[in-house]
Amino acid sequence: MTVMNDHEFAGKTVALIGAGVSNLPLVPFFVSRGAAVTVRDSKSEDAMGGKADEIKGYGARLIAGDGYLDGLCEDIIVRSPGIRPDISEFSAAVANGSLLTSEMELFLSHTKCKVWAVTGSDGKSTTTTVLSKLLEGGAGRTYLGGNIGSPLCHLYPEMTEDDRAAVELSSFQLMTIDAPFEAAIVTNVTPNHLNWHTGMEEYIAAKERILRRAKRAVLNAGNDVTRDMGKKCACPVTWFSRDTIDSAILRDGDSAIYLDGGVIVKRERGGNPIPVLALSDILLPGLHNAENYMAAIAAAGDRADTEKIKDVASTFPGVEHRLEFVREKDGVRFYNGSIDSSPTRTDAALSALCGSAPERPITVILGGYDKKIPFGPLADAVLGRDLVVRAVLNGATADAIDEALRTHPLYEKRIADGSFGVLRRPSFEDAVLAAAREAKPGETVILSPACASFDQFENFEERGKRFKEIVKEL
Ligand code: UMA
Repeated sequence: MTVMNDHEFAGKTVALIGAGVSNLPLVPFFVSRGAAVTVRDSKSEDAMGGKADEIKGYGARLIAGDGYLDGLCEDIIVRSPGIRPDISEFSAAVANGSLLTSEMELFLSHTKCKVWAVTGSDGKSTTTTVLSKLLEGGAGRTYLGGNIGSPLCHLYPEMTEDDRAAVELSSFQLMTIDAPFEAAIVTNVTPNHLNWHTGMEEYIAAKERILRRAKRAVLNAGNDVTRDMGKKCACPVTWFSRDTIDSAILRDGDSAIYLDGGVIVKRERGGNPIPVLALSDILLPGLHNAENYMAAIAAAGDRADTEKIKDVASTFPGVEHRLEFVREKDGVRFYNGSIDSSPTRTDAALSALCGSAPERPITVILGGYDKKIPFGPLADAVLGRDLVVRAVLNGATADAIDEALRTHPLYEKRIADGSFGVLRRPSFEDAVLAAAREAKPGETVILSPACASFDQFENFEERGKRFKEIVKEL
């Protein structure tokens, strides 16, 4: 873990490895503190587009393309999260006296504010965002950042002891992090990023680093990996679960937060359950979101009373483009899941909606850019759920999805008994309007395309924003 004083950057040479979201704000940050900055990126200058000129405009040197790590010897080397910390170029530079660090490590070692941290294979962005909302209020400001897409290092000079930050940390970032946190959440750990990590062992070890110096660990009692982490954990643990928690796992100082008859309750070891939040007060659908709330509530601790918790739960529409609640119009609820660019993601979104009470029939808007992936699993996800009553197809993959639905074993039966229908529309706009027209009061419409957006949009964000515009104009 890096500890340097702000003024120590003056006169130093700094290499920013990777000109992405994390490192770009550090170019003016280091230049303005008197450091000589070199940005190194594996992309060619042409491929970097306007970024190359922006970097040079700050007075930094740019080494781009093949051989971008040649002669790496700067005093401070700041790696982007996606680059492994153990590559030979870094090891050689460190052996020669360079300091290897990262944007998040620099932030954590310099900020005066208190930091709450969240990691996990799923649910970390929603949990971190809910946590940041629960931490708001009172003296000082609340910051939200990290892997969620907002770097924080360049902001630490403005932060004070009264401020708080909720940070989402990826396993890539955690590989080299060893920091004190007010509370650290691990939402769950399932196999992920195994093409980057050397294996599951390294992935788990990286995630576990979040607990090293945490004052409180908040862990999922329903996940094998996080349960093992809790057994070894030096600090008190708050376990969360969608099921009742066995008192036997609570050690001295540990506590539990879980679902009991549609209500989230908290319980200290040996104490009685205290109601915290009714499931029906959470706007976000699905039990996994109830778990995200439990984890965030446990981590926020005394900073969030039941009134604030209910206020956040009943108004927070979700992280943009992920099962994001857009509006209710004439009894129909609209959700934006534009980030769902694969059948697996659409399956997860439909599963979340189907797991919510009360049950609402679903119209799903499908189709987009053709990545040539098979749509059999998508047809399973759609036709296998009785609550999915309609699919509206558009985009380059409309034919392929149509074919996968029509050849699915359940298709004939569901068409014959009138429990399912397919609509084809030539454009995205027409598809959204058709979905809105067909859905009845008490139903749900979700954009969960199972495809990327590039056939009709620049990216999934643009597609999601267009969806929201159309829905808001209804
Ligand atoms: N690059 C190199 N050499 C390499 C690899 C990359 O020069 O070997 C260059 C790339 O050309 C690129 C730059 O490095 O121009 C940035 O690469 P990056 O994607 O590693 O980093 P950032 O753009 O700074 O984005 C990172 C996170 N990306 C990754 O961890 C891969 C973002 O998470 C994060 O939002 C951002 O920092 C802010 O903290 C993305 C992500 O997919 C969304 N994260 C994974 C996840 O959530 O599962 C971990």
